[in-house]
Amino acid sequence: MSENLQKTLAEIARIEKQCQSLLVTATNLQELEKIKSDFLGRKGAVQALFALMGRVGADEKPHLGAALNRLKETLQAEIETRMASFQRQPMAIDSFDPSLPAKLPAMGSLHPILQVMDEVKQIFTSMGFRVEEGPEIESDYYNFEALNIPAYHPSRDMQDTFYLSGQHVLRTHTSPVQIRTMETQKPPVRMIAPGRCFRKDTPDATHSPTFHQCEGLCVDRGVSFADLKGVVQAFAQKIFADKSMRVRFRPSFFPFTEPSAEYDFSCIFCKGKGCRVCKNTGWLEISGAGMVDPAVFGFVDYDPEIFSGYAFGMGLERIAILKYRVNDIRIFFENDIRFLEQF
Ligand code: 2NM
Repeated sequence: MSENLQKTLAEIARIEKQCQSLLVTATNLQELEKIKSDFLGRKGAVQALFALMGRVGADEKPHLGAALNRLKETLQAEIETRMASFQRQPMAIDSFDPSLPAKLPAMGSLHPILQVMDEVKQIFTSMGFRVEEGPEIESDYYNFEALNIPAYHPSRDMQDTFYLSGQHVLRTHTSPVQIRTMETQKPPVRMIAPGRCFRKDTPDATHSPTFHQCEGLCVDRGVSFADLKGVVQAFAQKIFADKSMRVRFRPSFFPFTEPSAEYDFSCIFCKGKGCRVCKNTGWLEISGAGMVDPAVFGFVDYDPEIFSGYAFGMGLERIAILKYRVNDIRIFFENDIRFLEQF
């Protein structure tokens, strides 16, 4: 074997080793592309070796040619294999950076109305009220009849109530829960009924056909309107975390209470001084309340000569709108993640 052939074969072995060690340490596809062009490209190391064919005699050319072809094929295969491994796993072990902050799992949260409901429950249970529940599909009897709501009352109209087949409606308030509770429990009764209600309203900034109420009831011997005022005032101060919060009652009418009142809280925005939100009155309308009408006691077999009671209602969306400074009730029902994520 000629000295030139020996030298060229040694060079082939050296190039093969060099390429292989570069392949082992390569960390990404770009580096591999560079190795490929450095070794197998038109101006690469392997092509340069082919130019050395002229250094050996005609009898040794087949030997050298075969060695060069073997080198080319070996490197081609090894580069391809290494490239494929990167394409399969773009997050190769050596490119994993353990110092990066972890990806946090998406976390849900309670809907703002449910958060308000939980707070309302907490406040009333701390004052000795129990939380009661009832069905959202109610009979005409529990939703209207037993609440002393007469047949001609506008709330019974098809325009205002969702009627189901038969004698059933989607409850228009949670008052039926008070009736169900009084049917099954003897006084003293102190309970609240938080829950979803339905009215056939056209949606606007202050109306939604689905909404939430929390109503309350206290029946015992000697329960007075003064007790009602004390409980509503304590609630107002707790829910808005403001000891200076005041409450006012204005005479009103409901079929199920007598006397009846609507109640207002002092404006949380101007502290009662008068502003745009309270239309310079210093008061925000909340809801209604009153002393349970003896006619209602008649339906549940409570003796109005022995027992008296107060009842009150409130819209949870109304409370949430004030608490969270929201200007449109519909946003609570749109399920827009950009809104919900803020709670
Ligand atoms: C209100 C306003 C006034 C009320 C009355 C009763 C019952 F069943 F005891 F008679 N439950 N809820 C009531 C009274 C509800 O909501 C605006």
